Amino acid sequence: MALDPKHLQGVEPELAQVLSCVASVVGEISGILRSAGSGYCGSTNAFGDQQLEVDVEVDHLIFERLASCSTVQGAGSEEQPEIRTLPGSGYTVVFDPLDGSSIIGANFAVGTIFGIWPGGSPVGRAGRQQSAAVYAVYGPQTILVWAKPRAGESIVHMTANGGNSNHKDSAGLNAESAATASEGTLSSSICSSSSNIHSTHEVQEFLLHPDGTWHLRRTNVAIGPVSRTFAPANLRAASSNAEYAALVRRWIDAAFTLRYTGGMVPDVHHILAKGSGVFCNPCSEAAPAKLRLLFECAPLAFIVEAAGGSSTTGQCSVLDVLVRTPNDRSKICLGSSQLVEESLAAMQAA
Ligand code: AFP
Repeated sequence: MALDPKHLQGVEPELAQVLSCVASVVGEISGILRSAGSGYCGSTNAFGDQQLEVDVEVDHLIFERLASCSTVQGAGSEEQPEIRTLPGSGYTVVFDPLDGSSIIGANFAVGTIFGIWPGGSPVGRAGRQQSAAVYAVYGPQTILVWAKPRAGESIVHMTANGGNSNHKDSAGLNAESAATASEGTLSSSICSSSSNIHSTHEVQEFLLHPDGTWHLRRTNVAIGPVSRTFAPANLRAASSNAEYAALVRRWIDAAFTLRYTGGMVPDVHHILAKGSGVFCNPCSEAAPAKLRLLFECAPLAFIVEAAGGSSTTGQCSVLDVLVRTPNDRSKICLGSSQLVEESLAAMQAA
């Protein structure tokens, strides 16, 4: 399942090693899912979600593979959020092993999401400081999409908790300001300054062939600013978030096309596959934010912004929200910039 090293030419070698380990474990997961059951195992994760046997199996597999990747020094997952120390050195990888557990039984597409952070724990830092992000979507085909530094870009970042002292901070933060901000109470209101991921990172798409090899399918994957396709998540919030109800009404009246599966990875992948669209997940008091900032929102926002799209929590780009704890949840809207802009009132309403 190894990736041909030619696809990683120009990437800093330690990061290339992490990306290669990630591509390899995705190949293994793809094989597991082909015959996996969809039964619950009777336990819940730190977020209170019921776990499927396959959630636990895939989670363990990823931790195991990352532990033998020489450039991974830490890892945490949606199933086991506390960042644990691993033997390697260089990067911390956070991941959602199986996004879409509630739809896997219906044989819908599901995904895995990875955020790759330089040095130690991401806590106290913003998503823009990720070095790379990856998702895999397991549908009729297994596809991997990543945003990685453009060849020749030395995108390295300062770490809040130790790590490589050569790392430079592209979000304009220093460890002190990040740590101070992390003492706040609402992660969604702690927004740092911006830099442009699109100019420094490129998005590529790979297809897993039956012989276990990854084939580069598209490079410089891009998202345009306008669209007439929408994916309205957490729609139950529209019953008390009037701005969300009005937004959906406007999009219906404009004869938009609905593309919604209930899995954030395939829904976001639809945007990258078609080159435009929007996924939004506003909330209300009765239907609060459910998506995890560290494991789901930050990596997917990183890929979308690298492709030229945009993301928002309603207050700022998802990439500028400081991670207070691995358990933070966030509202999110991402995709074509004009539609993300149109969603602001709904995103701010709760
Ligand atoms: P599960 O992993 O529990 O199936 O949740 C999937 C998810 O977190 C995300 O992938 C979807 O976009 C979101 O839930 C769907 O939420 P709604 O069903 O509330 O729209």
